[in-house]
Amino acid sequence: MDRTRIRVFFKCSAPLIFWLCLLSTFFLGFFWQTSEGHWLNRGISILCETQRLSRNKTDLLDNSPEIELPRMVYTKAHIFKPLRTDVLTVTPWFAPIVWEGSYNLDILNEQFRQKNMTVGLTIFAIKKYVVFLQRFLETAETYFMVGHRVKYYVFTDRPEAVPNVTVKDGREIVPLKVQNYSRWQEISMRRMEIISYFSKQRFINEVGFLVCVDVDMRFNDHVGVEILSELFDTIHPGFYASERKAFTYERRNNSKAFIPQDEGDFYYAGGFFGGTVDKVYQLTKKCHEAIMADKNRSMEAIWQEESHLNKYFVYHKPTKILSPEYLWDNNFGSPQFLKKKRFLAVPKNHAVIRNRRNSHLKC
Ligand code: UD2
Repeated sequence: MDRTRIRVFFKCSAPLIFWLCLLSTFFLGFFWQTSEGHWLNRGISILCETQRLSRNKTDLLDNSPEIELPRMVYTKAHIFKPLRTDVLTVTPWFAPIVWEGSYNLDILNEQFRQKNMTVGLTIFAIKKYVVFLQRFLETAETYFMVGHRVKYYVFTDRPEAVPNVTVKDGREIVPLKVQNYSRWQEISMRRMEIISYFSKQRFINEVGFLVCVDVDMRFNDHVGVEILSELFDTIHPGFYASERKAFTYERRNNSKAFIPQDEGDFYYAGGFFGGTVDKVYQLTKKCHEAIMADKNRSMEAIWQEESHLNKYFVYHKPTKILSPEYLWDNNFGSPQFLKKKRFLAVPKNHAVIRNRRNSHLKC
C-alpha cells in the first residue's frame, strides 16, 4: 500500500474508530459498576450469596419470611479485660456462672427474641402459702422476663385464692389445681412429680423454657433471659464459699440422694432451677423416682428434693449456673461481691406458715 492510500483509509475510518472507542468506554464503565465478578466488588458479592443461601434454607424449613437483623452496636469484649475478676464466671466444664456485669443483656435479648419463645414459671402455693402469691406475682411483673412472653403456672389446692394480678400483654396467670399433703416436706418433694407430669402433658406444647422457683420469695431486681439455658440451677446463698465437706448433701449411703465426700461442685438451691422443657422433665422425673425409691425404704433425704436435685447435678452438669444474686436471703447480709439482690426470701415464721391451720398469718 502506498502512502496516499493509507492516508485516505485513515481519513475515512477515523470517525468510526472514534465512535467505537466511545461505546467501549461506556460499556466498560457500566460493567465496572454492576459486575459481581470485579475484585472490588468481591466482598459484597460473597455477602449477598450467603444471604441468598440462608434465605433458601429458611424457606425450605418453614417458609417463614426472611428475618431482618438489626445492627448490633455495643462495646466489644477485650481478651485482657475480663468483665469480672473477683468471682468465678465459668465452671471447669465451661458453663457460665451468671453475675452482674458478666453479660450484655442487649445481645441476649436479641438472641432470645429471634427464638420467639414463651417462658413458663412454675410456683406452688399450697395451703397457707397462697398468702405469698400477691407479692410474688406483682414483683414478677416488674422484674421477671420484662418484654418477653410469660406463663405463670400456679399450682394450688385453692384456685379461688389466686389473686387477680394485672399482667402485661403476652403474659398470663394459669392456676392449676393439685392436691395438698399434710406434711410440708411432702408438698415440697411432690413438686418434682407434678412438674414432670405437666411438662409431658402440657408445658412441652406451650413454652420453650421452664423456670421453677419457691413462692415465699419476691423479685427485687432484673431477672431476664440471661438465666436461660438447657439446664440451670442457683448456688445456694448459704454455701457459695464452702468446701465440699460443709455442703449439706445427703451423706447416708442407703439413700438415693447420697453423695460421697469427694464428689460435687456446688451446693445448689432447690428454690430456683430450670431449663428447656425436655431437660426439666428428665431432671424432675429422675428426682421423683429417687424420692419414691427412698420412700419405699422409709427414708427421706435430709433436705428433701433439694438433696436429690444436688445428686442429679453431680452427674448431669448444669449448662449454666446462677450466682446467689438470683436467690438471696437478707439474713446472709450484703457481701461486697454481691452487686444485685435479684430474688429475695420473704421472712416467714416456719412453725406458723407450715403447720398450724388457723393461725393468723403475717408474712
Ligand atoms: C428450701 C428450698 C426449697 C426446698 C426445701 C426442701 C430454697 C430457697 N428453698 O426451702 O426449694 O428444696 O428447702 O426442704 O432453696 N410449699 C407450699 N405449701 C406448704 C409448704 C411448701 O406451697 O405448706 C411450697 C412453696 O412453694 C414453698 C416450697 O414448697 O416455697 C418449699 O417450701 P419452703 O419454702 O417452706 O421450704 P424451705 O424454706 O425450707
